[in-house]
Formats: sequence, C-alpha cells, structure tokens
Amino acid sequence: MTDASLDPLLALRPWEAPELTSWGRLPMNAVDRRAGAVSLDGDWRFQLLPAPDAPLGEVWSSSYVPGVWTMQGTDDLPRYLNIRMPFAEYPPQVPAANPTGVYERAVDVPAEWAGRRIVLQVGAAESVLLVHVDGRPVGMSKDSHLAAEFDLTPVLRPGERSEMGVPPAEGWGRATLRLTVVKWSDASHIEDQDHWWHGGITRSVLLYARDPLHLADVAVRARRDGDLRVDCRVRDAGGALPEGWYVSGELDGQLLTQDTEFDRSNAEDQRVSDFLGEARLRAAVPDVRTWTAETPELYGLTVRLHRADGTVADTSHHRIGFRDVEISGRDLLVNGERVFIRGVNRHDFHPLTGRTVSYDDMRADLVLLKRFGFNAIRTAHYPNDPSLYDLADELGFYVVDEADIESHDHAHEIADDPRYLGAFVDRVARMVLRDKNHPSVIIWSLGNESDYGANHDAAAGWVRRHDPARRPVQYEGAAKLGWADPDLASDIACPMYAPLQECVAHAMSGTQTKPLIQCEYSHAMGNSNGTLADHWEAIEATPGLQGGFIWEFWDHGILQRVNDGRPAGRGGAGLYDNGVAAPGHRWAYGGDFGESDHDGAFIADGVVFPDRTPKPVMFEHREIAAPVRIECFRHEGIVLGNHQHFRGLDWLSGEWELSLADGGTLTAPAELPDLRPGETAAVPLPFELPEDGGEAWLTLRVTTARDEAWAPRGTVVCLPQVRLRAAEPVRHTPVANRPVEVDEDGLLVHPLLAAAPTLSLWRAPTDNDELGGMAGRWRDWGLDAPTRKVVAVRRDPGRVAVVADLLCPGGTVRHEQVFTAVEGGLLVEESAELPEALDDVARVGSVFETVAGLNLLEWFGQGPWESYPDRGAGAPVGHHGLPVDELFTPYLRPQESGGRHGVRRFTLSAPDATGLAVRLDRPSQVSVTRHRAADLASAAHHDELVPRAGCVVHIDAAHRGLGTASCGPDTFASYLVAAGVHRWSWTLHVL
Ligand code: IPT
Repeated sequence: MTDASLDPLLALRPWEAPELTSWGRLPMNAVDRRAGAVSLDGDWRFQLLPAPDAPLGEVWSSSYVPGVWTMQGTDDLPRYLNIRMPFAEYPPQVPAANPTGVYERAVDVPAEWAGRRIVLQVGAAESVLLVHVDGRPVGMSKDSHLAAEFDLTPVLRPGERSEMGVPPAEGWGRATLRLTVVKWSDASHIEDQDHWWHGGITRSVLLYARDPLHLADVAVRARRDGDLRVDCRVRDAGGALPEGWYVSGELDGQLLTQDTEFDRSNAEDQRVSDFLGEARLRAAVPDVRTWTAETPELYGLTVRLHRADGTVADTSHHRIGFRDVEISGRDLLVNGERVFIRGVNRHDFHPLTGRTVSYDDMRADLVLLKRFGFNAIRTAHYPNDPSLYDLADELGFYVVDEADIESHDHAHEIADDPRYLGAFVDRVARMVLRDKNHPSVIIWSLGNESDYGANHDAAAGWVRRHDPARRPVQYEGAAKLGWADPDLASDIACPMYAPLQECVAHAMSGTQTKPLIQCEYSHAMGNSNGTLADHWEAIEATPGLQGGFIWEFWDHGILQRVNDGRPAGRGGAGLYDNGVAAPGHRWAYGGDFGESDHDGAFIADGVVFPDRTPKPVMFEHREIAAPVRIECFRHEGIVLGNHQHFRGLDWLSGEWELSLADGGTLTAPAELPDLRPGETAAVPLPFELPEDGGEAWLTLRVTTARDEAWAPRGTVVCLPQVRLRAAEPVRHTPVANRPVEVDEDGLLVHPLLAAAPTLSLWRAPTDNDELGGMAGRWRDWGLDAPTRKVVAVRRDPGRVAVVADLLCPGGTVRHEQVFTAVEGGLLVEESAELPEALDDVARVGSVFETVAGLNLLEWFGQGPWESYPDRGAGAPVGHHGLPVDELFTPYLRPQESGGRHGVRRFTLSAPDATGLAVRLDRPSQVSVTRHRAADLASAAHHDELVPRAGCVVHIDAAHRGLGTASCGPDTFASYLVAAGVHRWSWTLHVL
C-alpha cells in the first residue's frame, strides 16, 4: 500500500485528474440514513505525510474526526487567501509538496449486520478522499462539502484478516478502515473560495447497514394547494429486484397509498425495469398548512419500502413543507407572494474547529439570524452542513443552495475546460440530489466567481431537467453578462455589490425581465454596512427589487494562542466572551500563522464576531426588517403597518415608551391592532404629552408574545419610533465675572480635562477607509498628525477667543474656538474652515481627554448600540447609559469604533456621581473610548490595545459615513464631509 504503483487509487494520481470525480462512490440521494447508523467520530490514528505517494512512517499520532489537521497541532497551519491560489501550479496541477492525512481506525461490524448492505458515509473531506479497508482500495471522492458513500459489503467479511489477527468475541468482524485525505488537487482549483485553506475530514463519519432491497432515492414535491407527490427509486444490492415489492407512506400519521399509475404490479408500466423500481405516492392534503419562512409549517413524512409479504425492507423519514416557488414576470414568488429576501451569506465556520460545526452551533447561528430579522441564507459558497437545511426548514429561512464551485484564480480557463465538465455537473447534481426535498431551498446556485462557460450551462441543464419542483437557478457569473438576458444560465439577476442607483435604474428601465436579488451586498468588514437602511428604503419602494444577501455572517477569526502562534483548537472552548478572545489569545486572520502571502483581515468581514457575538449592524438590520412599523403620526394617532408577507400581528406584543429629552421615560401597554400583511391602522396616542419635557420620542417596543422556535416569549423583535416633538433651541446666559482659563497655546484649562479640546479631522481608518483609498488620501494630506499653530488668543472678561491653524501637507485648516462662561458652565463655539483641497475628510469636530475615573456614559440620543450617520436607523433616540468600556466595539483589526449617532447631550461620571456634562447644539456623532485614533490605527489586533485611564471624547460637527468600500460601493455623497466652513457649539458643565 505504501508503494504507490501497487495501489490503483494512488497509481492513477487522482489529485491531478479533474476527469476523475469519484471512483466506487455511491450515487447521492435524499434518503435519510441517520437512524440506526454507527458513528465513527472520535480520535483516529493519524499521520501527516508530505505527499500522497510518500511512504507511511512508523509513528502514528491521533486526530479528531470530524476535524481539520490544520487546527490540531500539525505543522501544516491554516492559510488565508481570497482569490489567489496558495500555489503557483496551473490547473489541474498541484505542488509536489502536498500534505496528506492518513486516518486509520479499527471498525467493529455488529453480528446482526450479516447479510445486510453495509455503507460507509464520510460527511466531507477536503479535497480528495481515498478509502481503503484492510489495505484494499474501496473508493475515491472529491467535492469537499458533500458526503461520499461507499458500499463496504464486499470488503467486510466475518473471520477475515483483522488488525489484531483475531476477530473480537462480540461482533461479526473487525476491519481496519483507512481514510486518506489529500489536501491539494485539481479540485482545489474549483474550491478557491474566500476562506481559510484547511485539510481534513470536516463532517461526521458513519457506518450503517440496510437490507439489500433499499430505497435508492426519495423525491418530494409538495405544493401549496396540498398536492403531494413522492417519487421513490428502489434498488436491490443483488441486482435484480425481488417480485412484489411496494412502497407506502405516512404523512403526520395518515397513510398514503401508492399511485397505481406507478404501481410495479401494473404490467403495462414500462418505466420500471428489473433492476430499477419506481413508485409514486400521491395525496391531496386538505386544508394544508403552507410553509413559508414566516410560517415554517412542516409535516412528518415516512416512506416505507415493503417486500411482497408486507415486511418493511427500508424506511426514510422526512420533514416536508407545502409551498410553491416560481418566477412570474420579474418577481420571485413564494406561495404567490413577492417576498423580500433579507439574506446573509453564510460559511460553515467555527473559531475552534475551523470548518466543523455541530448541530448546536448551527442552531445557534440560525436562531441568532432569525432574532435579527434575517429570512434568507445563501450557502456561500458550497453546500453547507446538512443540519443547516433541517434547521432552515424548521425555523423558517429561504435558502439559496450553492454548489461547491469557485475557480476564482483561474476562472476563465476552467469554465470552458472540458476536463472539468464532469466535476461541474457532478457538484451541482449531487447538491440537488441531496437537498431537493427541503422546502427552505428555493433557488439553486451554480457556484461563485467562476466566470461563465459551457460547464455552467451543462450543470444548469441538469438541474432544470431533474428538479421535481423546477426551482429557479441562479449564477452571478452568468447574470453579470446581462441582467435581463434570457439566454444565460441564471433565472435571477443576482449581481454582487452593484451600486444601488444601478439596481433602481434597472428596475425602472422597463427592460427588467428577472427578479433582482443581489447575491452579495453590504460588505460587513470591520466597522461597516453603511447605507443599509437606504438600500432597504429603495428596495421596498421599487417594484422589481427584492433584496439581497449581506456579505457575510462570520468574522472568520481563528482563536490563536499568542505565545506559540498555534490555533487553540478544541481546547479553546470558553476562552472568549462578548467578541473578545481571553488574555493570551487573539482572533487570528490572514498572516497570523507566519504566511508571507495572504489577504489579511479580509477574512474578518461578518455581521458577527468569531464567537457569534452580534456586531452593531445586526441591530440596524433588525430594525430595517421590522414586521410592524410606525408609518406616521397624524392627528388621529399613530398609524401602524404590518410589513410581513404572510403573518398577522398576533404573535407580537407591544409596549409604548415615551422618551422626553428633559424628563424621563414613560411606558404604557400597547394593544397591537389585528392587521393582515400590508394593512395599516391608526391607534390613539397612548400618552398625554407633558407641556415641558422638551424633545419627545415615542417608541413601540415589540416583543414575541409567546415562545417561538427561535426566541422565548418577550424577545425584542423591533423598536419602531416616531418623533412627537422637536427640540427647542437652547439659550445661554453669559456670566462675565467668571474667568475662562486657557494656557499660552490657547488650550483650555479645565480641572476635568487631561487634554484640552482641539480640532480633529481624522479617524482611525476603518477597513472601508483603507481599502476604498480614503485612508491613503488622508495620510497624504497629513490629517493624522497635523501641526497646530496658534494665530491669536483674545482674552475678555468671561470669554476667550482662540484662532489656530492646523498645518497639514494637504492644506491649512483654520480653527476658531470661543470659550464663554455661561450660567452653569462653559460654552464652546467652534468653526473650522477646510480648504477646497481637503474635500471628503473623516470628521470635523472636537477631541478632548478626561481625567481618569469617569467610567459611566449616560446620554440622550441614539443608542444604546454603536451607530454612525449612515448606519443609525436602528438605534432609537432615548435615554441610554453604558460603562465606557462597553461602548467600544472590538473589531478584530482596531479601527474607528464605539461611535454614537444623534447624541444631544451626555454625562460622563465617576461612581460618586461627579464628572462632566456636555450639551450639544444639535444631534451629533459622539464617541467616548479609552483609545486615541492613533492608538487604534497603530494596532493590528484588538489584544494589542492598551486602554488609557481617562476617556478620549470626540464630538463631531460632521462625521463621514461608513459605506462599504472594502468591497463594493462607498457611502453616498450626502454622508461625506465636505470642504468649507463647519460650525458647531457645545457646553461643558461640571456635575
Ligand atoms: C466576493 C466573493 O464572492 C466572496 O467570496 C467574498 O470574497 C467577497 O467578495 C468579499 O469578501 S468576490 C469580490 C472580488 C467581489
């Protein structure tokens, strides 16, 4: 076996043969084999060879299955590259140095399995799997994110040579199972997705036994009118089918009978041969409860295959949903409704295992998405773990199921390469064969970023012919050649990162023929997702636009020990909290495992941290997706609207909150009206508005009225809000006899300030700022380190005016500050004049630092979570309070963080309630952190930051929007900070 030339599996060098997609592998199907299967998960003997044909060594270590060796203590470590391949060879070649994991274990075959058909299922292995039993070659498989099954019946024999020499007393026989996993192959060239490169067995390994007469496949078509069709394929391992077999079914306990048209006993039925049986079950389910993402109604279906004597030879369980998916005109309809797709792209990822996700992990992912208003998932960029689809059916998600094809680096060459034709069709077909019965799957995707070629059309043709439900097919690489072109292999116009104006223009053009649903938009790298609310305003207002999938769910930070640079692996459980790695650990991204060539923090681009802690954008999304909204406030009251597609409001409870800027917060129970989707109704104003109290905001706190599968009763669903009264301008009364102190540089001297307020034009660049080119421009202009030069200081009783110039290579900014003693404190009036050359800066505002000990921020404004000018729709105005340390968002690569938008005033206090208060002339962007912008900009990882004792406070007259320029459009012009004169004022009080 160690001599490659003697082993056919090795002699063929399948790792450089794209034509060889499998050997000895059983066809994919949708029959459920979990019941009664024996798990082979656990520790396996393991060797990591330098190449697939290298000789086996003497020494075995162990490796946990399912798992990748790259996270389990070998010297082959994770590597992150987005587009470029990690080696120079052209497809289908791979480097000679090709890490190959050899996994071995003894397998005991229970005695009662004698005479049965024994099948090995390897959940997933990347990228080539070779199977040997007792040294005999059994099979080979590629396609790293789908299971491979092999019939082991011929190689498992009682009493045959066993590893120990003697079969164990119990059980029928013992065999040595060897799974060899070759890391690099021709298939790696079509698995060039944007995530970590690993090697190993990433999903569970099972062994199961069935009667030789078995269900080969079950295909369900369940329509919203209750029409059910179940097509079964039947085979016998012996070849010829026995006489008299038949199938029966049960739907939620009701028996289904076999359709006579397909009855094998019907001699005229020519569709059945001696070796392939086909049978159809049919039913018309009355008063069917239909499945949608809002109403995930499932029915239990059991399919049984009987022998002639009625005994059961095989069984398969399914949970099915009755629903229709179709494209009508330019609309994608689910059960006849044009639904909005509030989607996210999701990888199978875990910070400790790399790729392997448990059922509980998966459930936690989907529950979180559901709580934050998502209703759709694109399985970027390969078929996900099977539990994703079960959970999507159960919790309610629309799924775009994507095949494991991304040839990004060599896309053009491969799309038409006939050597890869089989692989393309194989991957798409196997996905469809596995997942076809899931009601959640509404669209098939041919893959990602692989250009467009004949190989795609072949795969699309296969799906269109095969899928019993005729679901739409999408592929971005085809769609981009013409969103309305009928000849391309995409039924959906599914661009990535298309500018919103282009989408709107297309929908208004009169030429649109296909639903427009962006397969990727709003790139969540670092502090991002600016203009998400603007996108949704346009989507909801523009017929033809139906939504899209945010890129992406995860920040793929791997938990890493800082001392030795190794992944913490499964031993790292619990070594993180609230998005932050425990001391001595960090979230690793590209380059952190010593690689010289990598794509850095581009792997940290999700809406959740690596430990699934939601980033602030999640709260924004929750509000954008609100099922019930305040449409407006009119004389007859508050107009509420139901923005769902299928549900009423009875599953929700409400509570009114009235927030008064100069008062407190009042609450009152809310009665939600009985509204069908799309309906509105006015409800009376729940409060008498007090005469005083200033600016007033009414919030409807909407929670789940009862336990949902994804949220206990009382979980917040959304917080729609309306302003009832605007703020009155603040008047200040000067007190001329109180001195104002500034030093010789014109800098304010104040007992609570460790650093006086100065002009700030810069922020620690976000990933969007960096990759969008803004940060480079700001550095060229010198905005990060300007030289301040005092021009004039004029001292009057109770008033000091200071004029200073900020000298930057890009231009000089004149900054004026007038400090006036006013009743209760100090009024600071400022202006900054930016020359034309300094157009589009990060911010214009004041920055100061406080003395230590002021650890609590309380404010009236938007909150409580982080918000920015173009990502603030979801943060309601009200009275909020948080410890300063909790204001900061621990983005993996430190950057501008912790801002709060729309702040009217705040206090910063010590535990004894001393401290300072600031009142702003208008709602402004404020941030209070323990880090200067320069501290953030000079750190590469969150754990490198050393918090300062005092607070760094920014008050911005203008702050640039975040946009999504790290991959996609920048923020809109209305969120830019222009050149010219900016004016702002604020008051500082001592508490
Ligand atoms: C696009 C990819 O489809 C996705 O995998 C990811 O890389 C994303 O962008 C960015 O994070 S490809 C990009 C070059 C447009």
